[in-house]
Amino acid sequence: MATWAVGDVQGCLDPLNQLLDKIAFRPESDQLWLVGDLVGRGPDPCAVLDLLISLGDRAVCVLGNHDLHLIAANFDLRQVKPKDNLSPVLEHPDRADYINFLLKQPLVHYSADINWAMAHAGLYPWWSLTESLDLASEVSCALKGRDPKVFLENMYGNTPTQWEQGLSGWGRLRFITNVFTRMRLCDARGRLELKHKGPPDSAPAGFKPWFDFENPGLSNTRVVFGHWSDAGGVYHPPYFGLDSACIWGGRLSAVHLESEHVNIISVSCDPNATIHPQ
Ligand SMILES: [Mn+2]
Repeated sequence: MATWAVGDVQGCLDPLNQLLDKIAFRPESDQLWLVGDLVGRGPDPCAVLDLLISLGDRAVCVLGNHDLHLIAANFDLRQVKPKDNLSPVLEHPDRADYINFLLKQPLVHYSADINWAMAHAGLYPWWSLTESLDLASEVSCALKGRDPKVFLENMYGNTPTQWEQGLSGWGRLRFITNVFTRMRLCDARGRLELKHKGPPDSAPAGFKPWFDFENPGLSNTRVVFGHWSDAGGVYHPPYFGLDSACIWGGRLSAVHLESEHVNIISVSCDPNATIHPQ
């Protein structure tokens, strides 16, 4: 059995299928980890979700900001734009199945067998792995609970910018969600900077990529993440960023997690696949 992690697919079915061929993925025995942003902007959101649902427990996903955007749109809390290309999911007869599948996905995944963790944006350097998993499951409980809409109504926003142990209420869940699905930069005091979208070297003064801060609470766990195409593929042990800009005509990347030496395998992506609204 092999475990493969794949970068941000964003509804790009063709590169995903080409990548699965290239790594000789065996759905009957291998496991596929997906770093989130399963859909969003790309041409085939329903077909990507169909494929992942068909894999059952052979597919392990975490939620990204685009996936949460789709869930929020399902509850009429956000409007989808043509460039999101999420309407095919919302207009599909199986819409409820797609949304229920997404609502069940966690924000952080960890396998003790291989000692790898995965989150869409990354892991907060000031939380141990155990804390990250516990805090992520607080958000999952809200999403899987009786009324996810109440959480989603309070999910959006850039505050609080700083974590405090006693943080409670929606601010607590919003901070946790922002860490795992949107974070790129923080400062030495652990404050998040959520507006910056460019490459790491254009970060505002005082802020650095989250993966530049040491996390003593990780011990030897390695981490795969996505979300930051402008950072390029990140090879920064123990952190490995797999967003190689598939949706922007870059590449879709995979890594075999049982290998001691990280070896990225990728396929090129169609620069015209992104939906360009008229
Ligand atoms: Mn993202």
